[in-house]
Amino acid sequence: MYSNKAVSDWVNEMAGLTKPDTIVWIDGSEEERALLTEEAAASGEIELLNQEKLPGCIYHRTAENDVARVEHLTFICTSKKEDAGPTNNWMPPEEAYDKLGALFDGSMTGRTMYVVPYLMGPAASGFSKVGIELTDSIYVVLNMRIMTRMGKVAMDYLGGGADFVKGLHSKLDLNPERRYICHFPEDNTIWSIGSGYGGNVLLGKKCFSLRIGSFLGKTEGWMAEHMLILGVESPEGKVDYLAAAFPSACGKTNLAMMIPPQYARDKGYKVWTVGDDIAWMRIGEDGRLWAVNPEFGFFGVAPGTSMKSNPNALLTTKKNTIFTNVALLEDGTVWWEGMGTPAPEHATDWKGNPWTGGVSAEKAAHPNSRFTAPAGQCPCISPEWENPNGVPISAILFGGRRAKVAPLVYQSFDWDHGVFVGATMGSETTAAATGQVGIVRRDPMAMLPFCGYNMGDYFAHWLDMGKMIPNPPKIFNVNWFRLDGEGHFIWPGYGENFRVVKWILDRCKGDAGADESAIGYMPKPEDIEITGIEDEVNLDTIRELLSIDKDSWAQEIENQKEFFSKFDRLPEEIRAQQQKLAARLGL
Ligand code: OXD
Ligand code: MN
Repeated sequence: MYSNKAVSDWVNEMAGLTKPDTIVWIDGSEEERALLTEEAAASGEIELLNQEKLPGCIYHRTAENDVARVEHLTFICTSKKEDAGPTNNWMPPEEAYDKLGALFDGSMTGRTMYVVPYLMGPAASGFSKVGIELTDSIYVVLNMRIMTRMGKVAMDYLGGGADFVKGLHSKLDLNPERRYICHFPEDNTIWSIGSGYGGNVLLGKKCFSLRIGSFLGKTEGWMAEHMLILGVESPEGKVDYLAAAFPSACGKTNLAMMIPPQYARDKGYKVWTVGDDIAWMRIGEDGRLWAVNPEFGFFGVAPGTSMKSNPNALLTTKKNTIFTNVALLEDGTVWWEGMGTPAPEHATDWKGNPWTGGVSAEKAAHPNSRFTAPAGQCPCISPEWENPNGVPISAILFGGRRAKVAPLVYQSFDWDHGVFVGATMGSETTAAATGQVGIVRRDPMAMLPFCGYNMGDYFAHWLDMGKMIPNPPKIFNVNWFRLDGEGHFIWPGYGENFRVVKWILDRCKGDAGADESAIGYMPKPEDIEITGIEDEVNLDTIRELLSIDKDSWAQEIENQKEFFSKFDRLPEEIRAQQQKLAARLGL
């Protein structure tokens, strides 16, 4: 069907290894989707949902042991261990090819191998890159169809070229003892075996767009980041864009699809979503940093998504969506905890068991259950989201969940200081997750599990980019999660975060003042708009949210030092920034 020798040679080689009964080349057409859906429904791999209430939607359950990304089974296989760095698992490439090769040998016998060409980035963009995933899972093909621009469009982009990321995936027997996600950045190759869970098997996402992508970015002079991208339109119709990185469980998808508060809507402000998870950023001809969302869909966590927390996400999932590991209702629709509708009396839980709720009941939906939905269906999708040039980024936001140390918002003094702020990002565990409160999990730039090379070199790349971008974005840190003495959130969060975003973008335009503090530039309390939330927040509340507690910062710096002590290639500038911070704090 396609004529590209580099591709067919490699497909033949991989078919020789995995020995499928048949090979099917994916074209991305509607007829193909219908056929694959029918086949997967007949085999029980998926179930069709109620096609009147949820047109085009299907349901899938993963194996019970296969519900999340497996960081301990994820490897960066560079020839030299130091190039993978202290924060990645490493395996020598020969060992990984041998070990996984033995598992892949014959793994597709009795199965079909699907050849899935896909494009990360818009079809008309010079920023975009091609991947080909070979998989024995129809579920993977149907997901890739939503998450990427899949099929003919990708082969047309590749033309006769050989520059594509080679991905091989087999479910094998879904045995966690035989599960590995290996990346070979020096070979543009990803091998994933033994899993059927999204983050491990939709190879365009974390594996290509972040791990291989970050490596390519370092080599080619651009940035692959774990960031949402959003635009804020002013009443005059001008749109400013920002990119933001948060560790998981910090409301990233909610921020990406935020609805501005009433006061701002009344004035004519709008928020547009460009991407919810990944940004590929390059220096534009105008000297600014321009970002593209390489993905085509959202792979979002379902629990907690409601008409209150994120109406735009929920509305995106009303058609053409794949639901994984949520609860199934008797009328062929879906439910999850935190959906904002009462728990059903009867449901089938994510394991396929009858569920009737009750106090001691396990969750009906797995906490990491997901929706895979086309980005184009999002009510607030930006008109620019497929712009081949991307969108110009005015601000970069870093954030985490910090009870005390980080204020609501501060701006770094300059790019290098901003890199230090990103490098020291972290989030605190909550009691519910681990039984421990206040343990900081460091997650620089939210890239700890996704950086495809030595993270010290990654910081150096950030510092180098700062020297190369003539007009770089300004860098900020936000924290929606400050707690008061009784453990209650002080800031209302969700759509109200717009008030902070507004100050940030005004700062970028030179329209907002700031006070200089030891940690960065901070808003004057009266610069955070509180119209409409005066019942909850007054100027004293904002003062509290912006306060800096010296003892907490002293502890924070010690904790950062401990984290950095394992880095073999920490740039001197990062250490210098830390010393300057300590000096400014009088420590
Ligand atoms: C995701 C993640 O699924 O970051 O996006 O884990
Ligand atoms: Mn993510």
